[in-house]
Parts: sequence; C-alpha cells; structure tokens
Amino acid sequence: MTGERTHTVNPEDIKKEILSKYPPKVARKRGKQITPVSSDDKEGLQVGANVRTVPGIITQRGCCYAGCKGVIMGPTRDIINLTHGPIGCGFYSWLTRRNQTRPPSDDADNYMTYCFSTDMKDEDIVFGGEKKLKAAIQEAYDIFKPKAISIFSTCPVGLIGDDVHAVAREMKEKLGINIFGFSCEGYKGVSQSAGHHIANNAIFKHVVGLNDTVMDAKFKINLLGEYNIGGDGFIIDELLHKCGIDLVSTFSGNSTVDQFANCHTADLNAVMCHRSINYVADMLETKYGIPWIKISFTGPTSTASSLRKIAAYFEDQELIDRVEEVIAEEMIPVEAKIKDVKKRCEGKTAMMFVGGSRAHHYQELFKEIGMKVLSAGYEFAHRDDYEGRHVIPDIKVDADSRNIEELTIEKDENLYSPRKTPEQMQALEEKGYPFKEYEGLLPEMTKGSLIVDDISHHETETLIAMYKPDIFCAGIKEKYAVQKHGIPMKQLHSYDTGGPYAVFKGAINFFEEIDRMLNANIWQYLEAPWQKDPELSATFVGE
Ligand code: CFM
Ligand code: HCA
Repeated sequence: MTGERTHTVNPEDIKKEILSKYPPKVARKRGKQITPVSSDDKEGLQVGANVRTVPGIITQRGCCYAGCKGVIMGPTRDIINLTHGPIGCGFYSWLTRRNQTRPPSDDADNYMTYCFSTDMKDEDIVFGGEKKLKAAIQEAYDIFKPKAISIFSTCPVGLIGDDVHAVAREMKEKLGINIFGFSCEGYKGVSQSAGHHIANNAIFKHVVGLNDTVMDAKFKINLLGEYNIGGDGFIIDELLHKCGIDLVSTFSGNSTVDQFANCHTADLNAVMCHRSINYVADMLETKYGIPWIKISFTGPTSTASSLRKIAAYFEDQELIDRVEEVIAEEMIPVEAKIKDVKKRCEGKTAMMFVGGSRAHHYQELFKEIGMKVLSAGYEFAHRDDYEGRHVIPDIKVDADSRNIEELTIEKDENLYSPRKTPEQMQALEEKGYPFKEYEGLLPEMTKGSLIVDDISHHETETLIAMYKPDIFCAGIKEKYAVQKHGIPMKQLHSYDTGGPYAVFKGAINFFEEIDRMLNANIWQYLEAPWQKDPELSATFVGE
C-alpha cells in the first residue's frame, strides 16, 4: 500500500536490499545492471545492458520473434505476416500491441486483424515443416492475392532446421509476388532487440529500393521508429502535414510494402525510436546518402525542437517560419493544460520500466507537470540508450542477413538533389543543430534515483515497497501485480485503452490521464476493513 512517502530513501540501500535476496553469483551479475544515482554529477556512471537474463529470474523481456514479427513488421498493413510455428506464437502476437491502421478505402488490403500461422504440430517437428509452410503460402495467396508475404521463424523452426529462405525463394518464383523470410527464432540474441535487427536487415534486403517513384512534394521525409501505438502516428502525420512536411514512409506505423520500397527517395530520415530502427537509418545513409537526425515527438518541448531540427535541415525560410507558427499555436492549449494539471500533480513521483526508448522519452512529460522519476530502466536497451549517443554504439547482434559493411553505395543524384552532404551536415551542426546527438535516460535522472536494467518481479516489488511511488508505468505483465500494492499503474506500451500521446495534442491526453489516475479516490479503498481492524469478528453463541 502507498503509505507515508520516503523519497529521501538512499538508492544504494535499495540496491543492497534487492541484491541481498540473490545468491552471490546472481547478485554480482544483477549488480552491474542496477545503477544508483547518488549525486547530481553523473560523470562516469554506467548501466550494464543488453546482456542475457539470469535463468530463473522473472524478467519482463520478450523474445527475438516478438521484436521482429510484432514490433517491426506488425504495424504493416498489406504484407501477410505468416508465423511458421506452433499456434501459440501467432496467437499471442495477434493484435496485442495496439498499433493502428487506416486503410485509404474499404477495399484496400488490410491483414492486420488476421492471424496467419502454419500451426506446426508434433509430426511437423519430427518430419519437418517446409511442406506445410509452402501449402500455407499457397493458401494465403489463393485467398487474399497479397502483394507480399513474409515468414517468421519461431524457436522449433531453428531447432529442426526448416529453411524458410529457400521456401520463400521457391514460392516467390512460383507465385510472382514478393516473399521473404526472417530467421527470427525466439531464442536468438538476449531479447526482442535481436529481432529488430533481423527485421531491419531483411526489409532492407528484400523491399527497400524496389520502387523509384518520387513523391511530388517539397519536403519529403521518412519517419523511422514510430509504430502508431494508440494512433500516435496519425497525429504526428497531421502535425507534419500542417507544417508542410510530407511522409514518404513510416517504419512501420500504418505502413505498406510500397512505402518501404519507396523510402529511399526521401530527403531525410527522422529517427524517433533509435533502439529499434537505427540499423535502417544507417543503411539508408550508407547506401543512398540519406542523412538521419534524431528526433522525438513525445513531449511538447521535444516535439518543438524536432520540428525545428527538420526545418533547419531543409534551410528553407518559409518552412522555418511555418514551423514556428504551428508551434506557437499548438503550445497555447498545452500550456493551459500544464498549468491546470500541475496544481494536482506537482511533487508526485513516478517509475517507468519500458522497452528501449520510452522510459527516456516520457521523462519529459512527467517533468512538464512537476513530477519526479524515482526509478526507471529499459527492458532491452543497449548502453547508448542509457548514456547517450556519445557512447560507442556497442551493438552488433548476430543477425542473419547483410550488415552495413556489405552495402554497395548506390546513388542516383537526380533522386535526391536536396540531400545534404556530410560536410553540409557538419556545418549545420556547428550552427547549433546537433542532429545525431541524443541524451539517453541516464543524464535526466536526478539525485536519489535508481536505474534498473531488465527489471525482475522481485526488484519491482522491492522498489515499490521502499520508494512508494505515486504511479508506476510499465507493461501488461506488471500491471496487476503493481495495482495490488494500491498504486495506479499506467501501461506505457499499449497506453491501456488511451492515447495517442505523441506531439502536442497527445501530451494533453497524457497529462489528463495522469491527473485522473493520480487523483482517483479508488486507491484508498484497496485496504479491506478487516485489514485495518482485524478484531472485527462475529461471536459464536453456542447451541
Ligand atoms: Fe521502440 Fe517501441 Fe520502445 Fe520498441 Fe517495444 Fe513498443 Fe516499447 Mo513495447 S519499438 S523500443 S520493442 S518505442 S513494443 S512501440 S512499447 S517495448 S519502449
Ligand atoms: C513486445 C511487445 C510489447 C509488450 C508490452 C507489454 C508491446 O515486447 O513483444 O509487456 O505490455 O509494446 O506490445 O512491448
């Protein structure tokens, strides 16, 4: 239960308490992933990340298949995403992420609501599942006539050695549509992060660059790492449009296979969730010379500075002025909402444990309404996501297809005349636009807080007991365990039933939601009458 708040609690003590319950070897390992912020000087602090979860610990992480199929490919509407595996993998990744889509017409392809699976059975595991996979592709083709089919490998596929890529090649030849596979067996890598890399590589290899049609628009960008959860992508799109900026493609909220195929014709890549999509940004830069910049559309301050960065890149005075007008107009209701909500939320505390970028992006939203983040961490981020871009990117997971080093540079100067050269980018950076810089979660944490990477169930409960936060943000696995402590819990993955929370309009939604949750009376009734007064009893009067 939330009781008297003890925010002055020392993060070193919490770490000690957490580790005291583990055997020495486990404590040594976990210790590296738990970083107390004991002073305002964070120089030299490190967070151990992207390492294997100790077996036996109840982690919140997902698997490689989830990262590839659910996260990167899930929000694409017109590719048939076929899971090759036992039915559970397909079933549990069926529409659980709240990524939304809006097909342009009723007859436009939209497979998002379907769940396609080969439904492997014991005999397929023993005798091989390739025949069944071919039949499933044929059946999907006969019924839907899709433009593309992609195949996702689950754990048993890797163990029995089914060659999904050979099947994809054969069926592509036979049916004449784009068919490609992912070796994204659940056990690969240490988390869903490996699945992001595998998905990025395969989409780049099999789809990007297939369509050279150049959109007739003045400022054409791709938005990378935005998945349209709760409709975020829709309102980002609306805002960009208002500024006069057009999207060629989004990776991958509300996306289509043709938009991926066409993305190399954009003039700039704006990267929202760096963790999941940096691979595509790097490959597009290397192969097609499209520069990328780090942006964030979570929080009004970040949204404003991201729009300014995009306008600065194009160096067009009309665009720069338009962006300023839009920011000024959009900020009026945001500021009014902050002023109102702050009266009830200022001084309250939050905790956030989410994937690989939101625990950082949402720090700003809490700060705007005067709230302090007591503890935060990622499920599967890498060190650069914690410490910022200046950390040498440590990551090269063992993905199956080509890496950036193998790319041949293909540049058609006519396609991208407005693109900046690296020298021009540097000149602009020197003028005050650090395009690729991003801060990471650590620099924003304040004295007395604790960073926990790949948090476990036991650690969650210890944090709640010792810090007593006013609100806890994470995912569905934590939701009910947290609420049983009498603490409001907000899902920052799916937004529960809420959202969108992106850009200015979404920030207003978020502030209203946090205000409503923090100030609801319900939590005071969580303690049952007999817990407060155990003496309440009936008297046995006898026979
Ligand atoms: Fe990027 Fe994401 Fe996230 Fe992520 Fe995810 Fe997600 Fe997330 Mo859930 S791509 S890292 S793998 S922002 S699905 S939309 S909410 S864990 S913080
Ligand atoms: C995933 C998807 C997930 C899960 C969210 C949750 C999402 O990691 O496979 O645990 O509530 O956002 O849907 O991150």
